[in-house]
Amino acid sequence: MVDLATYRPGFTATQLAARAAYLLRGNDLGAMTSAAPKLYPHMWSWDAAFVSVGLATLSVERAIMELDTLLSAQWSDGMIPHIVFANGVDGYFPGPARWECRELAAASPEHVDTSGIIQPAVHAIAVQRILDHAVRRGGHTRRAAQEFFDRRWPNLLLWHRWLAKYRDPTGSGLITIHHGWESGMDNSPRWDRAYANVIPGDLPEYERKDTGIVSDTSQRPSNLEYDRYLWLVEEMKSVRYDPVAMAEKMSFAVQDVFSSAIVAVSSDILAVLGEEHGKPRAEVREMQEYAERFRAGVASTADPETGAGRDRDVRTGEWSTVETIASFAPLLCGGLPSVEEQKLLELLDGPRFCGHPQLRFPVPPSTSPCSEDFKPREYWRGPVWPVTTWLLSWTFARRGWVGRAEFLRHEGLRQAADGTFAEYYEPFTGEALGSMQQSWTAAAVLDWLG
Ligand code: 9WN
Repeated sequence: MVDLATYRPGFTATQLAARAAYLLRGNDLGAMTSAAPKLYPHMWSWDAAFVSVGLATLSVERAIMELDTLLSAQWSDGMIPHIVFANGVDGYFPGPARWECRELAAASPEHVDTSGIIQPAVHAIAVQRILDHAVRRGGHTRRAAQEFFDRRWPNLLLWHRWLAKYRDPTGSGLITIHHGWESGMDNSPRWDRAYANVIPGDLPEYERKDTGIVSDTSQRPSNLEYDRYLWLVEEMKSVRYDPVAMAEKMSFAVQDVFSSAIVAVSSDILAVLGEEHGKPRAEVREMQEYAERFRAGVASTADPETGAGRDRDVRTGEWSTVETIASFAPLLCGGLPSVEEQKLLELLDGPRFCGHPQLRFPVPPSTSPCSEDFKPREYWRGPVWPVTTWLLSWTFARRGWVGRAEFLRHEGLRQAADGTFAEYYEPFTGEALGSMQQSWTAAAVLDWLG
């Protein structure tokens, strides 16, 4: 176990784990964990997956419940929505009344309110972590996890099919997103050029709630950004969230390299789990094919000089040149020739990212401090997000890069040892920013300490 006291006054590893567990208990709404108590009082799709990774260290059964809640809100066509709204809970904008999914979308579930967009498909990672813990616990827990896997295999299959069919209709191996929120990295400078072509029309009035909670508004997206976010929702509503019509209609359409790498990793995992658990050969093969297709798609975006993964604007054909954490997408899923992969690892270690001399902790910031777009306090434009450090450390371990994985875990824990479980951190000072008590930060810590 890492001795956190060596680095920071404050909490020992045992105390930190206890606080993380206490936090998740506090954010537990019954059958779902809110992403954060005030700012995000509902369930988010990729948060739920990370949260269940943390929950699995405490209770496999509770982790299963978390994913069950999410998957019960899956749309009938296979889409997993980015928000599942907690019943009767207000306090987040845009809420169900703005999305109007139940009213407009034929595939939306009837028993629960959801949003009408997606987030990165990290869910298979959570399923694997749950099964790992269950095997170690054995007995009834192991049987419960097996039953869960058998019951939810069709949902996972349907989800990956939906992604492949509707978000990669041309078979490019790249996932197209129609909203920055779909990337999970909402206002990353990766999307600035595409957003410049989103011209809000007659936008119904709205009032933001996030800036009432995070009072330093410079840590959140701007009002102009929000106008565009809300305009895209209006465009989706105008075609009743039909995924085929959206591909034509949306003024924002970008092939997201990071989400694509995650689909490759998750499809790989599902193929392995499917095989281990005796799923039909054709279904396992289908998952292997998705993994190969998206891995190749991600590799095809790599900058020949640096190996960095790049997004591509579907509407203009332009490649993104911004240096962000998404540049490292090919490291998640593999597929680069080894010379290029080596260059990309050097970029990660070098002064443009983790090796930047002013960083408080050598973990990857959301945007390179050397980029002209870097803003150290502003959301996805610079701060370090602990959950992305976890994702990189976990995928690196999976690739057999044990030393790298351990280094990120160690440094990620040093950062989190302040005990705030912040949503993101200022990279130079280590100041906790955004929402405090963020569930996925606690979950990452629990997994790291577990
Ligand atoms: C919009 C919940 C979510 C995360 C996203 C993060 C932020 C929402 C917001 O919070 O996005 O989906 O209102 O800003 O960017 O990654 O899933 O934690």
